[in-house]
Amino acid sequence: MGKSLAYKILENHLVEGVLEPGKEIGIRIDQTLTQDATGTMAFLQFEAMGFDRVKTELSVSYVDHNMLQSGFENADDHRYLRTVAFKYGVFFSPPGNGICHQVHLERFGAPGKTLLGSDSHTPTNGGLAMIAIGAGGLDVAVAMGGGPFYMPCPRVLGVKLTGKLRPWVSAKDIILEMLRRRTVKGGVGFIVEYHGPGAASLTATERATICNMGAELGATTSLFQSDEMTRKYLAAQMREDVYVPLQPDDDAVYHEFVEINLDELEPLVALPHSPDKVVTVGEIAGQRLDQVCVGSCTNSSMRDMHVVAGILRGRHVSPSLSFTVTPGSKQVLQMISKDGSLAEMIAAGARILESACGPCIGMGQAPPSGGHSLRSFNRNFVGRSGTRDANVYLTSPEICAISAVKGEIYNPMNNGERFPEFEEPEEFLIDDTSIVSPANSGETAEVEYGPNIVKLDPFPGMAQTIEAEVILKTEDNITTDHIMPAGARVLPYRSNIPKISEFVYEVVDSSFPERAKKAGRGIVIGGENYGQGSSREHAGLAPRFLGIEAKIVKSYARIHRANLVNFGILPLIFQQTADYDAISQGDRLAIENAPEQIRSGSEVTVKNLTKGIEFTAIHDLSEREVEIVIAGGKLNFTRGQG
Ligand code: MIC
Ligand code: SF4
Repeated sequence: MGKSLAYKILENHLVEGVLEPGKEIGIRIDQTLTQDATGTMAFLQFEAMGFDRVKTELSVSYVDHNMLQSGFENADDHRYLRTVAFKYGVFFSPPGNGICHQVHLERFGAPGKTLLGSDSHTPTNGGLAMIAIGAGGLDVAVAMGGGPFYMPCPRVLGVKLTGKLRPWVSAKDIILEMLRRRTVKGGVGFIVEYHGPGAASLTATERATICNMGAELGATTSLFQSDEMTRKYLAAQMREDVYVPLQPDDDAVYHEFVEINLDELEPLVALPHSPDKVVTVGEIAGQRLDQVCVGSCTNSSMRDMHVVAGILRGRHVSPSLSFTVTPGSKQVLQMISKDGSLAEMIAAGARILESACGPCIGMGQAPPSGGHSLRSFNRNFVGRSGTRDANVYLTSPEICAISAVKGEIYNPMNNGERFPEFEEPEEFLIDDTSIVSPANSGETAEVEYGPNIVKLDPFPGMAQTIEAEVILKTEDNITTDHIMPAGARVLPYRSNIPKISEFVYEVVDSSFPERAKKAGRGIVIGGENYGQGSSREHAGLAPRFLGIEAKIVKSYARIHRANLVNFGILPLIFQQTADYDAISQGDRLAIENAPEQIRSGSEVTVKNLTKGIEFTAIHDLSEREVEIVIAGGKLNFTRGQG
């Protein structure tokens, strides 16, 4: 039986378990990536675990999220990250050098390797045939220390691409089509493997766009084969030495299978407020716009910048809107400033932002009240832009550019609009001077902490009986942006849990933190795909700080579930919708002999003391995870083992 490429790479890295879908496996991690918003916690945890140096082949710490320095907090975090990276053997990519996933693709990604990153869009590097997985900071800290990464063995979804993209239709439309067909839950438990003649025709950065947004499908990761396109890209980055050809077997077995004919694809757009509310651009054409933003880790490559500049050439964006452009890296910015594309965009009225996440994570550029914003990004959850009642649409950079000119969402197909030609450069401008190399082992180095870095006391282990009030009952598809909002106001407190916990669930119910603190202990109830979106472990850590001991939901998103385990919150699952329906916010629930119940099987009896009823919930924790939750989280567990 033929093997998928995903399973070949996993097999090469397997240190525990067998490749049977659903069973827990442990894999060796070759490279890690952290970014500042999750990295400060990851490095504090790395230090707390007492490692003396990273044990991976390569670890890189990026600063790209918390860029506004309106107070000392972010600047202090940047300094901490620089000094801690230097001390422990980690390369440091400073603010201004670019978005972690884009820079990693350019300068570090390598076919056939594993990459674990404390950011949910780490799969971007699947565009270079890596198994690149997003995880909570604590899991990345353990991997930096040389520990395996554990996860349920994913199934593989084969996506065969045939045909060829037409002008105005791009890689972004392939992933939007996947989201249209399979929704934000459609990739949960899968690695998505793209293959076929259509896949072979895509460049490395186009592949990266598709793998990037596989995070929105809920997939564990996505990848393409390593072939001539990969070799060309790596050679142009002066890194041909890391190239190895890799592909699935011709008769590879996929657990599920999808086929997309690229000839038939149309330009697509995701409507507010979910990346899977996908319609054709034609269906929404005419929608007036207040803002258009090009950039983010999904669409900020040379190709994307060139296409935008080409469309804007000799034109000006509509005066009724604000148009921002964020080149993905220093490399891209340097190249477009040399070849004149940057000047063309500036002349067309673009507001050029520094190479970072920027508006994608609400770091500035919040749209006006009730405004309509068209973005080349990957997420459009309520409130994420910084404006609670804004409407954010997601599309390709080319549709962004032409719509910015027209002042409304515009469908260029069959309208005689010229599409600019673009050829991938044979050589990129290589300048790694901004990247700081770590200290040699043995060299002494001081780590500098600022006053915003608040170290936490360990959490207690699981109580014998979890008896607590339902502090909140939520609906389906709750995102980590609901649980732990980001944006310029909140992000500076990523290394200050007491402070950031004041914002938990702000978008859903701003009284949550106060009510949780008052109750002292709490339980949260949720629906399907609970915790989709970001890898931010703060969505587990801050509720735990507020006293949340268990969650019972219909289903979990992978990274959030892992983060709950890591911080000692018991993640239970409803067996029947009727049990979810029977619980009201404010009910008092009891799980008696909790440690014993979860050790002895997957069924857990939950008593509703308020209503005088009981039901059976289940857990899908591995034996290792059971012990982690009982210990009160992974830090306690790791210390206990040491
Ligand atoms: C995001 O896109 O939501 C983020 C911000 O990059 C997060 C990480 C974070 O919250 O720091 C992610 O995707 O994991
Ligand atoms: Fe940054 Fe946005 Fe990408 Fe997250 S999705 S890494 S915030 S650019």
